[in-house]
Amino acid sequence: MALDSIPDQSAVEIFKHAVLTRLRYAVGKDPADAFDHDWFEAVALATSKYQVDNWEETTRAIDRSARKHVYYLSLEFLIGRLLIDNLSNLGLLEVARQALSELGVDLERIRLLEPDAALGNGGLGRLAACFMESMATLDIPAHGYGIRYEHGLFKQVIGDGWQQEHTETWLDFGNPWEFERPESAYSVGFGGSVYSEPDANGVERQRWEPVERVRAVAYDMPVVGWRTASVNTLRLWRARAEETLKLDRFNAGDHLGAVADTVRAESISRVLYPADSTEAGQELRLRQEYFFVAASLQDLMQRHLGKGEDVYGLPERVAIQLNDTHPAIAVAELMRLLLDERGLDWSDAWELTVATLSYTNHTLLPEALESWPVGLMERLLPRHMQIIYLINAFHIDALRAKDIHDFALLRSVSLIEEDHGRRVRMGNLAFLGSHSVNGVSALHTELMRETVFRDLHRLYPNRISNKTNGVTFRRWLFQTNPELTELLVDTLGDDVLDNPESRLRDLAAHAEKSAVRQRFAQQRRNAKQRLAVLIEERLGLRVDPDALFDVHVKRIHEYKRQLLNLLHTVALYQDIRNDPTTERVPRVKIFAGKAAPSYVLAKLIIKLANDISRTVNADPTVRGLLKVVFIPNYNVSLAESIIPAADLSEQISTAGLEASGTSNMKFALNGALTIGTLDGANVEMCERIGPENMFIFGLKAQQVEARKRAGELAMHNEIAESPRLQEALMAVSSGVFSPDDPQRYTALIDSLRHDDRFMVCPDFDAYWDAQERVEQLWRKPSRWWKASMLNTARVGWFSSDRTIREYAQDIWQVPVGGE
Ligand code: 26Q
Repeated sequence: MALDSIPDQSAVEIFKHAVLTRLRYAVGKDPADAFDHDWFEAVALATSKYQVDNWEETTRAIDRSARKHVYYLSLEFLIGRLLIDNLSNLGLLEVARQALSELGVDLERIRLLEPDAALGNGGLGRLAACFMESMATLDIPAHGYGIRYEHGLFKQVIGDGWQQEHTETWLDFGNPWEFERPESAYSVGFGGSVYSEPDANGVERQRWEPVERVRAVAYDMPVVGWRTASVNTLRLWRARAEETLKLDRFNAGDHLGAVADTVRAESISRVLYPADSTEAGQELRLRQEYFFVAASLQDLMQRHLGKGEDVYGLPERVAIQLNDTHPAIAVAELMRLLLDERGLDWSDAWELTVATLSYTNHTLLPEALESWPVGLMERLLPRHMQIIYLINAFHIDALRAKDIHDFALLRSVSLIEEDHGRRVRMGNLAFLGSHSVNGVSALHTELMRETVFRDLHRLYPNRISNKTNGVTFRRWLFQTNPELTELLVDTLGDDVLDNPESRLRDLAAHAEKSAVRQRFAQQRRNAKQRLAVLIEERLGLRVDPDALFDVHVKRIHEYKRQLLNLLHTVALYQDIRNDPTTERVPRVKIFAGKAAPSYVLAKLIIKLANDISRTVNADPTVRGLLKVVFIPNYNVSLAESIIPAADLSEQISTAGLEASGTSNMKFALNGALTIGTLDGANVEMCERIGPENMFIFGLKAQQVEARKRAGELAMHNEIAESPRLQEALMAVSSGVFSPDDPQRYTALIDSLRHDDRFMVCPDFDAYWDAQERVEQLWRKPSRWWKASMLNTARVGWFSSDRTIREYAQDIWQVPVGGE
């Protein structure tokens, strides 16, 4: 087996013993009456023991050492399952498989019993998880900080074609990977007032007296790197009521009040917000943001000072990365700690804050830029609001001192937005409070400089840099696709596991050999067969593993243009029906993804996918040339089943709107060909993979901009000029796919005719043509599989190890393992 050589029998015996001990003493079962789930728990606990040995050592070493420490603050960590990840990084996968088989237990079966830790919405949360794994692999001392949500992202159930949201309960059987740390608990305040009083030296100081206090209790999960001894920590905070307050009220006879306070406090870590772009600022969300930031900063400050370091040395020893603006309140909180709790003066505090913090932006969508009403801030975080006003005043004063008086410019760089009621702009706060601000792909970073941060960029021209995203190959190649990994090890040698970034390139030479190409095609065929079984089990639908698997899986969003793909599906369907002699490549269109529960249009798009699926799949005139599948409840585990089985990866966002994308990289790594626009990281993928090995189409970001500026002038022409598009739009809007409610999609399609913000119509014909090129290449298997192998060979650069090395060098100034 590729990942691990033949296991050593004594290691197998030790593992067996570890499992049996845990089964008996932690799970409380005898092997004879243990259910599969009991075995899963025992195996996870046994694996955890191996991690903990190294973990304690690493933690002690970190606490003693003067090495700079990275703190990754993120409201989301989309981890997925951990058993195989942990076993394989510890080098124990084959040991465990063998040990379990000797105990009569199938590792393949029990691994499926682990629930996904779905503590994130999508790309941003999964990136945080990949980064944690890469930091551990590169021996960078790091903590991830986030919230231990009791309920992760909702479970999606499709009822009559509509998305329904069900509560997710990943903690029902407990979490075998976590360790509660009651000794690491901090108090977090909300509300109240600010008092001014002189300190011992007669200097006027501000004192915040919150009216409400919530306890943050740490839960730690070890993060093991690939074949390294060091183990980092993901520390997630759980909100608890402050015992003392509660008891006081209880004893005073206010039983209900005491309980209500508990509920209010603990609701902070109850559930992940299920939106991947901001909606009207809600108080609970702001409470979540401040809660985890305040706990994390207290914790890291305690660790820093505990080493005997002084507060002025903070930036030499600590780097704090803000994952989007969600933790941006850290700017004001760090200032508050330094000013009010440590007694520093303003300019020292500001210098330390900026030198310690850095910020990653993940979106340019105006509706997704966080801002909080000043009134809400004042009520919930009165001292922070004062500090934000002061930062703003110093900032504007400094500009005036540089003779900048342009009113429009001052307005645009202000921390306070005055137009839609007064609001605090979290993006500007994060920008000003950080020494480094980065985008997540070259195009996105360029657009940041030109749009959202245009004026701030002019004032601070060296602050913005690019760090193109990457993904961890351990999870997204080795674990997700063991059969392809085995092929790679056989053809390229063992070293490909340790150095995939460089070694994968050697696969290019093998793309010329028909035997290797055939083996490459065969492993894909097997993955498709497995996915076909999953589809039949879950949907009762048969798909042909020899058909082209055309895959569009990600959050449902207008800008990601599932609608464009659905219109292509309809046009293809009509083409097949209209011309019984047409020779088409058999295709399975696979969709999956969740819509934010309040995003009405996205939910309608899911219904449309299901309506089209029902109609097409039941139509005998289609002659098996087209099947449409919507697989419910897309999550990390489902992605792991789908990605190795994809022939074609749909990355078709409106150019300029997808910051980077990361599934695009995962698909290409596994050898899928991309059909996509020049958006996000697709641009850089194209530079490396070569346009001849991708299907690039559509308007470029600048053209999209130009059309938007020109208004809707040319809009109607596109539809008039494309009979195929016209026919598809007509079919959907007239109810061909919704005979039970013929008007269901009329408004949706009308909106394309009048206000096609995402350029579905202008890109339609180009998309159709690109899909025709897909068919042509598919008909020439030797060329298809060569292109497929070149995709795998040329995407080594999109490893999150490379991304993290860039953060380490350019932003954090921390050495990387081995350097
Ligand atoms: C904010 C406030 C209130 C409620 C929710 C939110 C919120 C939550 C999640 C806003 C945005 C997100 C997630 C954004 C996200 O996933 N962005 C993606 O980040 C990836 C990693 O950089 C990129 O590859 C994707 O292009 C980008 O869409």
